[in-house]
Amino acid sequence: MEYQTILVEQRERVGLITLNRPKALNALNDALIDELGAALDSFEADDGIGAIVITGSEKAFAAGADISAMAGWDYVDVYKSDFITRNWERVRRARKPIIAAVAGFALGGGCELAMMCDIIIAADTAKFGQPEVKLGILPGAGGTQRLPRAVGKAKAMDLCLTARFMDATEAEKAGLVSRVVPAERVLEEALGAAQAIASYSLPIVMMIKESINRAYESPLSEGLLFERRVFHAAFSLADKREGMAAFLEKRAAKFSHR
Ligand code: CO8
Repeated sequence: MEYQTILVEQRERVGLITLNRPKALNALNDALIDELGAALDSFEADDGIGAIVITGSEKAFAAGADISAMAGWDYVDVYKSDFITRNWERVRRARKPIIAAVAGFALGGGCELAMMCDIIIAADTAKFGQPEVKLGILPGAGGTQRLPRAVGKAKAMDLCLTARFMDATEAEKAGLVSRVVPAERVLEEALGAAQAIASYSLPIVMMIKESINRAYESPLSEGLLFERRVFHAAFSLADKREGMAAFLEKRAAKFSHR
């Protein structure tokens, strides 16, 4: 498929999506989010892909939803088109792990997109923020919900109410990002992590993602029960037999990803 707003490529077992509207700092318009959804559909359907990386440019992961598009919309426009839910939900529904490799600005919808991913690896140049308050709106794709879960209420209130940006060091200390690396290495670091994930059993990787996400949706007792059931199911997989046999035979496991 020909894409206009993103670049899509495969690196071994990793699907790489690069947001590509450089003149607008990768502002997220409907076309971009639709294309991102289509790329995710194709990577998810492809057994040759075990993990996905989403990245932007050196200057911006994404500077938010496209303000020039939103400026002309009123309540009826966004309500009728179900703005955000209509096409943004695709990222949240992904079952294969997604790593956001973030350099530069990740603001508004850009920060929210990063938070929809499973792991955020940040360049030392990364800046995170939810500055919607300055535009007379509020975060609309999870900023008021995922950010407090990631960094706690005080910092989420601070960022959403004052519109200040948080740098990579602060974001790592607060728990929003898992690693901070020099800017020139951020994509390599994310691809390395994604290749490691993609080398493991794909169904197991998907089960781990599903189980961790359960922690946000259920009380501890229900989450533990869910984990135990999935853990038991893992014992039915050929990859479980291979993984344990490889350990006992002191060799590298060769997973079939099935
Ligand atoms: N939308 C549209 N265009 C943008 C956006 C954006 N979010 N951000 C930057 N641009 C454009 C600028 O208009 C400019 O275009 P031009 O060259 O034609 O004038 C170009 O990108 C470069 O930007 P700047 O000249 O402003 O670059 P600076 O380095 O001076 O500043 C900033 C960089 C600080 C990132 C600045 O551009 C900025 O503040 N951008 C807006 C950030 C923002 O407010 N983001 C939140 C948007 S609202 C939102 O995301 C709501 C989320 C709702 C859910 C998601 C639904 C899609």
